[in-house]
Amino acid sequence: MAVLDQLTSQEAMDLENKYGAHNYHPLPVVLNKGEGVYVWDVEGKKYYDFLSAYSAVNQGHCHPKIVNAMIDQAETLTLTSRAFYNDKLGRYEKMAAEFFNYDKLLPMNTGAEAVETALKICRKWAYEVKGIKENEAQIIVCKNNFHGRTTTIISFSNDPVARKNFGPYTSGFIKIEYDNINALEDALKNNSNIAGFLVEPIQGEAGVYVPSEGYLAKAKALCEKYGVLFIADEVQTGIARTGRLLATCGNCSCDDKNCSGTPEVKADVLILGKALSGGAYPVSAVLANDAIMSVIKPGNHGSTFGGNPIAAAVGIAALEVVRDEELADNAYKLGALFRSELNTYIATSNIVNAVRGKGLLNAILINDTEESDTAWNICLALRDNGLLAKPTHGNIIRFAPPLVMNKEQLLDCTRIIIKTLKQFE
Ligand code: IF1
Repeated sequence: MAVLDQLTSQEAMDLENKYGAHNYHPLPVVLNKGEGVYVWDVEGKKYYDFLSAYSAVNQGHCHPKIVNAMIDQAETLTLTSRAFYNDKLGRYEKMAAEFFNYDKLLPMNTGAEAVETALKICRKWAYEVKGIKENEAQIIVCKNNFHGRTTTIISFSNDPVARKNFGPYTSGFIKIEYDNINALEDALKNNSNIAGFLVEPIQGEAGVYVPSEGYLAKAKALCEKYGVLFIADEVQTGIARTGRLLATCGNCSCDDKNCSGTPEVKADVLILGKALSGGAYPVSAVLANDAIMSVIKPGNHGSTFGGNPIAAAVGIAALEVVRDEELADNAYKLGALFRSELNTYIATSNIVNAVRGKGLLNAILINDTEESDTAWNICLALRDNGLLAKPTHGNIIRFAPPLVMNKEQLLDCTRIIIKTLKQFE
């Protein structure tokens, strides 16, 4: 078949099945177009996207401002490598650093690379600033974490599917229970080799697990007390998704929509990815202040594509959209409306136990076992009813639409979701 021939859904799926590695089990729907909160399949059926590429497409599909920035830059200069300067990177670094209130940014491409970068910075800081003996630094992580797919990152995962038979594993990590402040203090006290604490402000893959009020601030205070770096992985929660610019400031009471965090919950090392490009391009970053970032010297770290001119142009545009369209504020308001609509239904539902989340990062817990296929079947029915979502952990369905949604669209979506759930009562 010619490259430009229109494939049917079945043909497209057959091709992936035959020629692609089977590292995914996608929902059977084949998309070929996206705009704002909508995507279309190859047969022309329109859907609400309630996954947003796992929170990468916060600014909506094919946002014209982001796409135009990408096209303009692609026609001018795409890649120089960091062997030379380019005229976009510095502007992007300044804009993003000021936006999130840090001295410096280190540009990478994927979320996992940014997590790796943060771990390297943390270790080097531990040896050169904190004074831990070489090779003895330990980093605390949380049970049920998800930080990416590299060999080091899966070394401290406890998901057997993600890690089994990928050993030997990287050492130097201590795992504690999430949302348990005493467990953190126990791990910190009497251990002078702790370099950092890596945490997701909301555990996404674990099933949108929101920690108790004040947990992050208390954890940050403990990190300060014991002189270790508080490293926030906001790859999924960051950039307006949870109703604040960052989820680490989700518990503060200030009214500033673009607030980048009260001082007590400002991470020492901030990891961003996904929505840093609005889903247009792989763009990730680590941000930190000079006292920490200055441990990185020429040759210590890098990437051929990290900080390339397209990524920089796209990054600037993507953050401008978040700011100008007040996406954090919109996520905050629509998130509250979403949970309240769902809660009204759940009060009398046998199939849904609860809805939880923050802003527009939410999940419903299906009243069935993790091994059951109920959540998967609900997602198939949602698809048939024009809305795309995906189960996590068997009995949890994550709901994360683009943040450019309006109130009418959201209410249309809650109607579709409730109508679909009723088919399973
Ligand atoms: C997949 C989950 C979401 C992340 C956090 C780092 C990364 C991720 C907190 C790595 C990536 C993705 C990866 C994607 C599925 C997805 C996911 F279900 F696995 F947990 F979003 F919820 N830190 N999360 O959530 O970023 O290297 O992928 O750019 O298919 O693995 P990446």
